[in-house]
Amino acid sequence: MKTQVVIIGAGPSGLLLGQLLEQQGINTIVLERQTREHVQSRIRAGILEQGTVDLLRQANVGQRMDREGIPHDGFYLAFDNRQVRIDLKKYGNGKSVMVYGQTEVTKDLMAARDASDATSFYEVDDVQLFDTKSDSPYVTFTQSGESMKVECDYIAGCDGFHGVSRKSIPADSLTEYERVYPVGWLGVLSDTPPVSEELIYATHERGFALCSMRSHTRSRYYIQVPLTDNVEDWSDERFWEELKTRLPQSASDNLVTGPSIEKSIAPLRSFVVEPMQYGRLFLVGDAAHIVPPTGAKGLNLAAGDVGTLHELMKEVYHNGRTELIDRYSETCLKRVWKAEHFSWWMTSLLHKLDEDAIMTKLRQAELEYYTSSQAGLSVIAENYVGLPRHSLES
Ligand code: RFL
Ligand code: PHB
Repeated sequence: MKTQVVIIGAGPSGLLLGQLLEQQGINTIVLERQTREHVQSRIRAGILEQGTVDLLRQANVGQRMDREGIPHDGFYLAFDNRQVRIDLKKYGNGKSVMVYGQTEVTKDLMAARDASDATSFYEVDDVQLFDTKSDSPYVTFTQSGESMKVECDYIAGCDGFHGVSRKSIPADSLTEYERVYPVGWLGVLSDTPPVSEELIYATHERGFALCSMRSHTRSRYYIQVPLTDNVEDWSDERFWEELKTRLPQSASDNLVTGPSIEKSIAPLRSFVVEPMQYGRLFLVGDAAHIVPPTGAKGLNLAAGDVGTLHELMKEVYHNGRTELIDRYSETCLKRVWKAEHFSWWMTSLLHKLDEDAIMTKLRQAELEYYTSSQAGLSVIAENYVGLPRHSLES
């Protein structure tokens, strides 16, 4: 088989890139290890930045998002038994965010790919990348025991943190930066009305809590737990009690509880690999960087990489500007590091991470300062709504 771009991974990065490239007449083949159903059932991100919303519309997959997504112009930071509203529109240069789950984004992208004649292989095994430094790379894989080979011009490694793409680059050509936090997020999904119309990020002496949502009838809640905890340690009753304890009373009084329909623990990690490319292989999204979820940046950073790579491919295929290719990593990393910083900062501000008494006091002072100063509110809002993508030419 032959194609122009092989895309490894059918998460949001791979599917969105595929959609944007196919729209430009650039042929792609998507290779995914899991079944479609598995990919569609993963409960992950919930918040889309304006830039991500715009890119989904550009890819012509924004119709259901525009009907069912919920625009949010603000969120709350809760501490000391009170809530401070961060006015995103006012302090974030007029921008806001959209509540629309990654699960729904993935479904919309899969439906769009199915409606086109683009090729995808699900349930593939043993994906291997060859000759990525040459002008004619290729990828091999197996499906139902049958071996296959795809020749291509470029490979997009959209296969997440545990994928094969990054691992196929010689270790001495990469630098990895990593911090693993000593806590995880226990997340619960429930068919109950959200406790608040806008998200609440709460910090309490017992740790962090987040009230989010997927719709007006479906809530998503998280609490910080020690990394050593297992999901089995947390009955629904215990989860709701702990969540209530960590929220200000104004919120906990309104909390409607119910049976969980999903419950999982996600570790918190900051990770960046440099550079994000090796010859004709490009690392995109979680394959290249991970953020702790506190700033809601993971999916949005992935979309940023996709936007940049698709612009670059357009220049290559439509204008013959192959020299721009080397700019991918440098262009993406500028934005990636700023989002890494914001995610780390929000995490440090709101979580209790092995701290001593003075750190607790300093963290409280920082929170008081940022939420009472115009400059502080602007820092939070500008970063939360998302920083602009850097241009390929600069
Ligand atoms: P994905 O979604 O991990 O997709 C990678 C795909 O590649 C496949 N794959 C392979 N396929 C073929 N061969 C192999 N060898 C393969 N190895 C892997 C995998 O099966 C998978 O289908 O990466 P992608 O596309 O880069 O997307 C990134 C996002 O999923 C991620 O950044 C976000 O979910 C992070 N995130 C959030 N991001 C936000 O922007 N806003 C949020 O509110 C937000 N909340 C979250 C989050 C992530 C969370 N978890 C569980 C980590 C909340 C949570 C709890
Ligand atoms: C979510 O709704 O899953 C969510 C929202 C905001 C975050 C992280 C996760 O910062």
